[in-house]
Amino acid sequence: MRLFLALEPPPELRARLGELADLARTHCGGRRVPDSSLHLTLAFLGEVEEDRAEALAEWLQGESPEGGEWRLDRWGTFRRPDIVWVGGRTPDATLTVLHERLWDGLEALGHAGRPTRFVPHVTLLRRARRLATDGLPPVDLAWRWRRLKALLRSFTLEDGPRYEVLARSA
Ligand code: 2AM
Repeated sequence: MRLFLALEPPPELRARLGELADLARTHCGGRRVPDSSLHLTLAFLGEVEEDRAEALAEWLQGESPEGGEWRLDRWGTFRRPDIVWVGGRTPDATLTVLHERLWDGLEALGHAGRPTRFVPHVTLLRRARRLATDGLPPVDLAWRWRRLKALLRSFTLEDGPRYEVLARSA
């Protein structure tokens, strides 16, 4: 199964991000990520065998991460795979530490794939037809996160990816 670790936005922020996704959709076209799927990917694992997924879930449940506050104050795009996102203007030290700590744990469990670069972002649109965010209003949101890390399984439906939570941190 295809797995990744993510932070899940609290309900109010999820709704605000959904409003931004609607705005972005009118400017850029493409496929809007449903509110229920909005997240910040911390570590993408790819295909993982079922028994290793169980070990991952156990490990995550034993994690008690410190929280932080992430400021989302910029729009961004990635050409491949044509996504529009919101994220931070400056690298967030706490998220960087969390990312590194998670990968230390994942590598100790035998998982490979630690990326050389981590650009925290929340994807709002996929398959955007126009990869430019000029004309969109300024963004300034705060994401206060605590113990919201989740292990998610990704699967594909006709209208795009969907996610299922397998475990959450303690
Ligand atoms: P995204 O955050 O830019 O949307 C589940 O598929 C999540 O993992 C998505 O949120 C996606 O990125 C991220 N993801 C998918 N494929 C990936 C890959 N090959 N490398 C890194 N992250 C990936």
